Amino acid sequence: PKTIFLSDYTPYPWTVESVNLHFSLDPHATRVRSVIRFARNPAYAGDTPDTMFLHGEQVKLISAQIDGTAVDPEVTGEGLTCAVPAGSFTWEAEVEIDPANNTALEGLYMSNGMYCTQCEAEGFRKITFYPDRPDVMSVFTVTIDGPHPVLLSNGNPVKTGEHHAEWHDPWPKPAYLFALVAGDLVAHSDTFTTMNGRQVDLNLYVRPGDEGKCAFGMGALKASMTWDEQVYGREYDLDLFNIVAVDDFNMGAMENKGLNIFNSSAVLASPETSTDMNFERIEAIIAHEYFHNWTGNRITCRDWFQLCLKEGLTVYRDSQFTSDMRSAPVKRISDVIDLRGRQFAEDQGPLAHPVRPESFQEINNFYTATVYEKGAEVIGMLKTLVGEDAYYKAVELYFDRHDGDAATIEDWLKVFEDTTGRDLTQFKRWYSQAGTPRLSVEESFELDTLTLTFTQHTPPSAATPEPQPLVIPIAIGLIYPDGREALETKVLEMTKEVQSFRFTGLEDRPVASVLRGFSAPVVLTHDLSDADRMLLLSADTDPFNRWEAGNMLARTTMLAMIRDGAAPDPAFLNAIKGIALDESLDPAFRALMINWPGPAELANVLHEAGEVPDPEQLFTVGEQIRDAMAETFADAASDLYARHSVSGAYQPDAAQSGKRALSNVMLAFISRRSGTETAQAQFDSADNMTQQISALSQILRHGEDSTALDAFYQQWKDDRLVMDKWFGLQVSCAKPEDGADTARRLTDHPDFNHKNPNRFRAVFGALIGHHAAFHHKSGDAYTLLADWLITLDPLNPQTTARMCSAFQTWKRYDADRQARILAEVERILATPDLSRDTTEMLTRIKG
Ligand code: DPP
Ligand code: ZN
Repeated sequence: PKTIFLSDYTPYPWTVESVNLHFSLDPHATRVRSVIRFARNPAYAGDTPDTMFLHGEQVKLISAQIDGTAVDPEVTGEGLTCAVPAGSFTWEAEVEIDPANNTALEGLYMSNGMYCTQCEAEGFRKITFYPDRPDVMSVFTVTIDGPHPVLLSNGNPVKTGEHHAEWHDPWPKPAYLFALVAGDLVAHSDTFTTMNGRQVDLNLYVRPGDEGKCAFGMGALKASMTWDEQVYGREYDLDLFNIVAVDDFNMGAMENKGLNIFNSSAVLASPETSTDMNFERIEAIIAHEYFHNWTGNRITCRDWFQLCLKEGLTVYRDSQFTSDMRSAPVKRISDVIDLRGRQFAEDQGPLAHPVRPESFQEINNFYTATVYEKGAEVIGMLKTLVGEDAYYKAVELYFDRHDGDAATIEDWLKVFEDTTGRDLTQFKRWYSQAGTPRLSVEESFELDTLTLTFTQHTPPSAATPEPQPLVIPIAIGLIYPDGREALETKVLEMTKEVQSFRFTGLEDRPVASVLRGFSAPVVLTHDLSDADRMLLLSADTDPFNRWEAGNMLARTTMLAMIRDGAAPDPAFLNAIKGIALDESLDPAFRALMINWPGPAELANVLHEAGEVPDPEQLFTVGEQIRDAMAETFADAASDLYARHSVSGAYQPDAAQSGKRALSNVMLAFISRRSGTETAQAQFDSADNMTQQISALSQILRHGEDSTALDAFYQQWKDDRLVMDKWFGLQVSCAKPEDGADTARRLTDHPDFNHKNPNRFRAVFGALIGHHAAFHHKSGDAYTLLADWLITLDPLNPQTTARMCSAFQTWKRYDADRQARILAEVERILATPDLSRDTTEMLTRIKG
């Protein structure tokens, strides 16, 4: 496979003035006619070539003309090359494609009889021949003929009707934002009036039967539209905004201009079928895709190396939205747990790459936690450094200056430099260096002065052999031993490898609360005593660091159990209990406080310390902790459970879902100590999925028979999204030694379908997420996963490659497990005709 480098970027020699597409839909022989107007690109240095290259894959060329004269281009598996005239010209072509056999779900494909597209990153080239690169932007007009009542494309409708429709999108866009949908769909409709009085029709198109799952998504869309006007001054720019739900989709959702296409799991919601977590995720994804209209569509990326320009910024924006809609501290804590779980694992292993990668073979492999979530952290740091007002001023300039552009990270940083006068040269290293920085702090106190000395170090990686010091915003506060705040949050700006900061005029030696709000995505080493952490746990004014103090104590406790077989400290367990019982605190925050570090996090911590994690032992220690917690809460769990049970109509809002989160932690403690009677009662009376599935998971973990599981199946066997939960839960709740067998048995179930990414991920995502089962010493899970990756790769390389990251942590484990994983990786790599996607991933993982 060919490696593509950022440094090789050159503009395309032509601009595309207009694109006309006509689709005649047919499952196996869809015809696409294109009329594309090309002109010389003034930004192209040098003479315009006399041959043009157009991308095209799996498209059969029927005919081609330039300026009305037939031409005979040279066609390869990647595209075509054709002689072209010197000035402007019109390219016309007709091609044939086979959507029904498109199992890769890229380009035009079929899902349950409906036609649907996914073009990001490079799917448009599977629809027709085109310069399929994001810096080629054009105005699209699309006509569709097909045997369907609903025929959709981007922009505004020119003609709509059964079997024939015409669409025009006035906003120039790259081909990756093209979309087409055709099917027997029903719309849930609403309207929105923008801040300047534009009437926008909103539709959420779903399969008949799913009408009852649209209201929440529509509400989230309207809330997002309002929020983007109020917070960023961004207004919607078409007469219509359509969302379509599709069952077969590789990702969460896609921000196609005016026609967002969503994985049905990321938009369909009802209280009976969706959990509180589903609702929150759906709200965030709808916001994310909507926010892309400005950060991604109006201003897009010059090339795919700049992916974080739209994704990091848009994730940052959707996290701001969720913080505003729900609880900001809870959102921040949840995001950091997720960052440490997924992004840190990536950044500290063989797949480490900078937020802006400098080379790739398959761009689909770079839709990563690093590009998205670390990319968002970088935006957050920039905002922390320049301050709130300066941030919005710079972003305003970005929108003014680059509207209609295919932009770069340099463009993004320049608006901050121009508005603040700062030099961001050093800050830019956050975009170019891979690896998680390690930050340590030493304290000294004399008379009335505390000195904090920070040291930063980023471990070298294949992607960044010689990391340089970064600009690190370190938010800190100081707390006196009696709990008073000695210093409110202040942001220190660290730029050197070693740097000291002094705080004078102190009455007493305070405890430093460092990296408040997790102000930088680093691993912090701060040798606080347990007593100091207990103080922060009870008195820190920063909710994130309050949680973090508990998290660090929990980590210390579990590490002592692992290393020395120590028993958990009752004082700490009681402190956690005290917080859980503190009715002045948000129940959602309390639920997070009771959350202990998981096995994957502990495995990473041990690996960092030069130790080899034993998955069985990590599992056992996790069980011991839960037993100890259940004992500690013995006299409180039932009361807390009852007190936070929600009465009245279900609402997926922060207040109710926080209560359910807390009460369901209590249900887990109760079930562990006293069996499944309470869980069974909750299961039987549940009128919403959160309560039903929380109860079911306790019954599966602590019960004896499968009556409830079977009842759940009978109740929900016709609901695809709920059945995904049914599949996943059985794997998650399996005993470690049964995990692989459970997954294998489920793949034999008649409702298992590996071609559906949601169902495949339900089983295998759950297996990978069950640390002790996936890493069971038999190696069965490794083999099972590898078998299925080999099966899936020829059908759906993108989802296969994504799942390969399960193997990225292989070097953490003992020699036997390493050998077993490596053998599976080699076995997959030896498969004939393995995709470029999977080949690249596994080759990098092998290191
Ligand atoms: N651009 C999509 C998203 O992140 C992914 N294809 O929203
Ligand atoms: Zn996105």
